[in-house]
Amino acid sequence: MAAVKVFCYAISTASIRVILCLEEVGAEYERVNIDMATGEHKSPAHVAKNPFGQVPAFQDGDLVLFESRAIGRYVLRKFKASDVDLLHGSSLEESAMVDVWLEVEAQQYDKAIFPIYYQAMIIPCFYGGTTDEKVVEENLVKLAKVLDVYEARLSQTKYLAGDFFSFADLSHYPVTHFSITIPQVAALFDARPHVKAWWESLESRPASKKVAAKIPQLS
Ligand code: GS8
Repeated sequence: MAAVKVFCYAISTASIRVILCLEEVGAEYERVNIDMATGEHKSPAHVAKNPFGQVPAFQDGDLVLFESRAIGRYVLRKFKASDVDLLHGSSLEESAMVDVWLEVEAQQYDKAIFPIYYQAMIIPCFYGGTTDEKVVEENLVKLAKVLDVYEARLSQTKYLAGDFFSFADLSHYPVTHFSITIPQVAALFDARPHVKAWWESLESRPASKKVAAKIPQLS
């Protein structure tokens, strides 16, 4: 069986989400680098795979997908094993909780933390520009409120969807991997012991360590 292909860029958080899913399930895959620095993500060949001209894209035979969370679900379903089902598809209730916290990740967490990451790291390190501190400050306030909800949740269950690691937790890894190096973000985590312990448990997973070793540092 030909390996699936991920069209990705090393510091793209959405690309890292897909790679992490593949590593968690131990699937064979091929990484195809799309050089965002030269605009390759806007090339006709890539736009044919992702019509928004973004990374990642994904190919399994004739099937071509985009949107990292949808790709992640496909990977986790396709390579699901009895001991690795990060969607908890065999339980209606557990899979519903995974869906709830995946939505929270996409609609609340990412919407607050991504602008901080973009302003504090991508703009200065990738584009050589100046951080808009107002955007950072506004989103730190939003992130603090989101993390208050997480702290309450994680004081009841070990992981977000329950006492089991799931795609909902995994999906937080990429942007947090970078953003935790921003002192104001680290301070928000440090002030919430359950959130901090949860993050440490995500970071210490073998798949996370393997993926992190290949992510270039942004500085
Ligand atoms: C977001 C992809 C995205 O923003 C997903 O796959 O989850 N909702 C989509 N990709 C960024 C790189 S960060 O991962 C990207 O390709 N940006 C270039 C652009 O928008 O032109």
